[in-house]
Amino acid sequence: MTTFYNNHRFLLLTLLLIWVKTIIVTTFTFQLTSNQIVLFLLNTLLFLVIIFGFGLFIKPQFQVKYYFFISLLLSVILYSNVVYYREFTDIITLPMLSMSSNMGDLSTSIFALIAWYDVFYFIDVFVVGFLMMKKRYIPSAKRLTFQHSKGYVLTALVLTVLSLSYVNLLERTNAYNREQIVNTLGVYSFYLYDAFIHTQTNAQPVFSNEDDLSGVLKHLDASRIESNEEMFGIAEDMNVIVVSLESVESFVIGETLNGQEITPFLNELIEDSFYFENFYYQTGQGKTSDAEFLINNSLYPLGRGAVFLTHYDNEFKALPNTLSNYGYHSAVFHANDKTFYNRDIVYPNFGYDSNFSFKDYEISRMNSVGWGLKDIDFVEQSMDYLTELPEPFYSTMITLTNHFPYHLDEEDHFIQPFDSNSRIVNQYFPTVRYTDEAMRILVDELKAEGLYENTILVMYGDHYGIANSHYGELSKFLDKEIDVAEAVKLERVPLIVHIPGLEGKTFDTVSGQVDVMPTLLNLLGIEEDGLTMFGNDLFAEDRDDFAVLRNGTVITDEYIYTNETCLSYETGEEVASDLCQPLIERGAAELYYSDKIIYRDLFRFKEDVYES
Ligand code: GP9
Ligand code: MN
Repeated sequence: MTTFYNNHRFLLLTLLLIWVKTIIVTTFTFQLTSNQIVLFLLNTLLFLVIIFGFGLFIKPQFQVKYYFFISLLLSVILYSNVVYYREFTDIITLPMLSMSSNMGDLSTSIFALIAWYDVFYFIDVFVVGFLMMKKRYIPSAKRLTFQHSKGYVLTALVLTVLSLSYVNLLERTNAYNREQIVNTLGVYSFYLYDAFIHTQTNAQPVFSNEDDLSGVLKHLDASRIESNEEMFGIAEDMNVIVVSLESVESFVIGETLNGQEITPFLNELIEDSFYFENFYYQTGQGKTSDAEFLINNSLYPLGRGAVFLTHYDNEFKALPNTLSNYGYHSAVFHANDKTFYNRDIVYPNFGYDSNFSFKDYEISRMNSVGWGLKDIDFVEQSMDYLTELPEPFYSTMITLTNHFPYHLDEEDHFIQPFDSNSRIVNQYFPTVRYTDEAMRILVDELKAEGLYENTILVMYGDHYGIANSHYGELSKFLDKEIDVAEAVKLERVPLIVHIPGLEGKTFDTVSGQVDVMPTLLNLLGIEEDGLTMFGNDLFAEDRDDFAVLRNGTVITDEYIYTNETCLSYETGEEVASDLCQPLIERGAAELYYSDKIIYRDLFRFKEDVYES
């Protein structure tokens, strides 16, 4: 034992330092529950003992270098996740790495997330690097002999047994809740798990056939709800404009800040439109693109990575494709590089006929902020193209100004920022207000061009704007504590559907982005037969209130199931878990079958109803 210690002080020290660092950093970053802590400590140590243990097989003079390298590598993984978590409350998964080509555009967001004191995250690496120079740490013994390392091997074995005996705990983990998986496996072992899932999902198309599709259809038939007959075809042959409101959440709608409305125009529009106040975003790591995917396919996005990046060449039966069979021209407007999120490949695949992107806009320093062209300029310039489109058209407009970290020039502030300790929360209000103003201009121009009376106008929030890490400060604005149920309700985003000639009405049905496509088809008088959609018409008479989020949370008008707890929707109090059982099963089945379609590319086996 002492010989082992003497020879491998460097290994033990490096291992101990990174273990302690990982625990401290994780405790401050991720939200570990008490029963997860034991597993987290254990599994992290087990991973480290094994990965550092490989060093024992290397020639002594290279061993210290190996330990230093591992220490640096793990520190980079840990730190990247800390930065990512600050805004996304999530961990980076392997398919996300393909997003690094988007790095240039992401830079404004990343710089807002890192701080100079982050060098402290690497303090142990500096110590290890310094000690590595000292000769006395180089092991003098020859390579591994069982005799002198049996204590080490034994430790690894004991840790493995201990960890495995907790397996029953792991089995109860919700496979869609990544935070729980990380909290039990530890950050590093998570990547082994993720790599396993990655290879498994990548292999799926090869092993699938038509029968897989019939299982999906059976599930959908059981949950299918008749669309509203009176609304069928009410907007037949009208144009459709769908606007993605970047990061706009429901909590700003109808609210004021310092006596001024935050969304005066949207509030006005809502009076005259159908408004869904319990509408949830269902996006995953692909954020804006996941929302586009939901709206255009009525399928759920994936739990890992962005569908646009991982399954861009799958066969889809998307809304623009369907509409083209009814004489529609489909166009998409977004003033970012067209390759971002692979949009240049995905849009034609979805059936969009034209794609107006960065190069189609006049963009200068004057009219840009944060991620690019300001929304007002975006709307004004898009109008030139929109008015030229053949009618009827289906057009998607993706706004950008209200994007994290919510930068906006003083001159564009229509309201003052909020006053709290979170710059993000404070700046959010003027940028939302700015996007609201852009929407006023859009509607004014549509009216001026004579398009407003012949167009269904849909506006939806793509995903959250304020991450959980800012809820402490956000609660000051909301003037209430954000408990678990409240946090789930904060995942609501606005959905406004304006149909010319119809009076406005607010609906409280619990719904999600997956429900938009069947709703639109019904309004346009297009039969859903032959389309595989997971959503249901928002106007359906027998609609049951239901939304499942990508992390496995399920919401109905009675209960909320989240993080393995069942809560009353009304009071937010915990209730008997069996009350949530039907929700849990339905939520999991929805995600499971939708994932199956994407992972196995099942629409390959579907006959096109329009082809014959
Ligand atoms: C990128 C824009 C923003 O073009 O749509 O994407 P997000 O970061 O919100 O996913
Ligand atoms: Mn977005």
